[in-house]
Amino acid sequence: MARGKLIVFEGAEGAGKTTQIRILSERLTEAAVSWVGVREPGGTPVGDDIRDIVLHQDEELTAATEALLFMASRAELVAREIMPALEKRSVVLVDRFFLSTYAYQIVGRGLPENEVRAANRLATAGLVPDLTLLLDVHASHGLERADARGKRDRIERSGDDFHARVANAFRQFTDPKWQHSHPECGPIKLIDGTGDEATVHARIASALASAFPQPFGSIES
Ligand code: T5A
Repeated sequence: MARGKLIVFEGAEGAGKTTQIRILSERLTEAAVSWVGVREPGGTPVGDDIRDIVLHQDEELTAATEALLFMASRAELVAREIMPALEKRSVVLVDRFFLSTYAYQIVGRGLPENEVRAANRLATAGLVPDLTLLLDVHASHGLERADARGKRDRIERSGDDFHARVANAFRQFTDPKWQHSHPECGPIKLIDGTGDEATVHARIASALASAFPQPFGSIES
């Protein structure tokens, strides 16, 4: 039986993922398309507790602990929310998924790639996104946007070099050679995240309608 579409939004801090998911979900509702929105880390009772530990507590965490906490949150979210929604043929919009682990924990923190990918396979049970929309804004611009909202969380406080490595990693993920050697990621489409919210939404709607005329053709303005 066909399942729903799994659409992932990725990008550096303050790239506009949450804003764009909100706008897209409003358009899907207007078009009577069934959708579910989730974010990482979080989205389940255990995941919300993990979110509090990794983002809002001041304890030092080793890079491995941090990575495994993200994986644990992901395993809960995939099993309890994402898979059931896909089986009901809903569109599932995910605010960050394992590409964030690849950018922040493998490239940003320097953890070994093969071990992290193996842990991720366990967490996702091999689930591959139908499309990842990678919102591209300059790292410092995204942090400025996020700063305008208030105090930095534990990961946002990781320093300019860390955030520059993360932003460069995200760009590297759009290289077809990189994608070919990482089939678990599915297709990744770079979206210019600059400009006002409506301009960025129009780019996203166009990318989705061209990749999947059903069910996204009806939301392209
Ligand atoms: N993480 C996550 C890992 O290290 N490993 C992992 O495996 C995973 C899954 C999550 C943190 O965890 C890390 C990455 C993160 O550091 P979070 O709070 O969920 O923490 O962080 P983000 O996902 O980065 O959320 P942000 O809210 O910071 O970024 P968004 O969602 O990309 O941006 P958004 O939409 O909230 O917008 C930020 C601000 O900019 C404005 C908004 O109004 C808002 O104030 N804005 C715009 N302003 C002008 N023009 C536009 N086009 C705008 N779009 C949005």
